Amino acid sequence: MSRALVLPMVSLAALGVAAAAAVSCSKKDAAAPYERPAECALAGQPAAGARQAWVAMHGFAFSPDTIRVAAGTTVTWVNCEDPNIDPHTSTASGGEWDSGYLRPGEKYAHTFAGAGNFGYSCTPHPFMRGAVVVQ
Ligand SMILES: [Cu+2]
Repeated sequence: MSRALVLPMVSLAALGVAAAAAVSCSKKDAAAPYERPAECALAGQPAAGARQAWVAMHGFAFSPDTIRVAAGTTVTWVNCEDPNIDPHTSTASGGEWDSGYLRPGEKYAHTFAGAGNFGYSCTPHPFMRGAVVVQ
C-alpha cells in the first residue's frame, strides 16, 4: 500500500474511499494478491467416465473450444484471465444456459443431462465461440 493511502485511513469514511481506490488500481497495489483458480489447470477433454469437465476462459478464447463429454457431465467454465481483463460469459446460442458476467477468478457450472451439440459464445466478445458435444 502506498504511503499516500495511510493517512486517510484514520477515519471510516476515508476507509471507504481507500477501498474504492483499491478496486481500480493496478495489480501491484491491490490489497489481496490475485490467485488464479486451481481449476484453470484442469481445463481440457475429460477422461473416459468423468462426470466433471472444465473449460478455461483465457486469452479471449475458450480452452478447449470444443469439449466432448458424456451425458450427465457437469461442465464448469472458469475465467483464468489476469485480473485487469474484462469479464466473459458462457452463453448458449440456443438459450440453454447463460453464466452472466464472470470476472477473472469466477466460475459457472452447467450440467448436461442429454445428448446434443451445444454452441455458445461470450456476449461481450462474440468472436469467442465454443461448443459442448454431449454423447
Ligand atoms: Cu469474453
